[in-house]
Amino acid sequence: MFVNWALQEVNLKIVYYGPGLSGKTTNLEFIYHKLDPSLRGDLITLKTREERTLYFDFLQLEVGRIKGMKPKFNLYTIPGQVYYSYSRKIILRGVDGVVFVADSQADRMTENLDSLMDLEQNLIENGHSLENFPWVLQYNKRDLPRVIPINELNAKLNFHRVPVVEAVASRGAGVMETLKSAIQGVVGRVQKVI
Ligand SMILES: Nc1nc2c(ncn2[C@@H]2O[C@H](COP(=O)(O)OP(=O)(O)OP(=O)(O)O)[C@@H](O)[C@H]2O)c(=O)[nH]1
Ligand SMILES: [Mg+2]
Repeated sequence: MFVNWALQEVNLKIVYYGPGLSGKTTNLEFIYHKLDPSLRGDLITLKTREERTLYFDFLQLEVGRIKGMKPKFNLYTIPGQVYYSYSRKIILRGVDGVVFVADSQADRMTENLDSLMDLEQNLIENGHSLENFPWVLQYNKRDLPRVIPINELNAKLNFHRVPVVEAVASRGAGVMETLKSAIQGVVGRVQKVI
């Protein structure tokens, strides 16, 4: 969080985390196209030649005021592929809330769990932890065959009982709901500290 008292602005950072190909960039792209241009900044995406995210995607949006301050949400996604570990650490610095985009497919469970453990480790390095931090879970790719049932996903991933949204990000289903839920969590916490 960064408060600019002169401009009465509070900058808040939400990071979309999760394994490679779970749909993080797809979420940001949908949000970008959905939002009124007056409320958002540009979507910046750095991609490799293979069209996978190399570094991050970034999008800024404004919502209603918090205690008279104008909140600006900076949305980032991390590169999920295992070897971009350093990028993930950098992007998580100063994070105020997380959306964990899990891939619902049965054969992606190990990757989901590894990514969640990686997130926990990086949060701890930033003085936070999953237990005491605003984060939400998105179970994405619900349209595909052989998806894990929701109660099983909850049993494996939702050990802190955080808000859950089912999604088909490629069609936009559940995307804005997920963002709203994350914003609510972050705003709830910010109201206590400013
Ligand atoms: N069937 C289906 N495909 C999806 C869904 N969401 C995303 N995809 C597809 O999954 C692929 C990967 O999506 P991305 O958004 O690039 O994944 P990512 O999480 O940003 O991946 P990294 O940047 O590598 O970490 C793309 O081909 C998307 O179109 C979904 O809900 N259902
Ligand atoms: Mg991506």
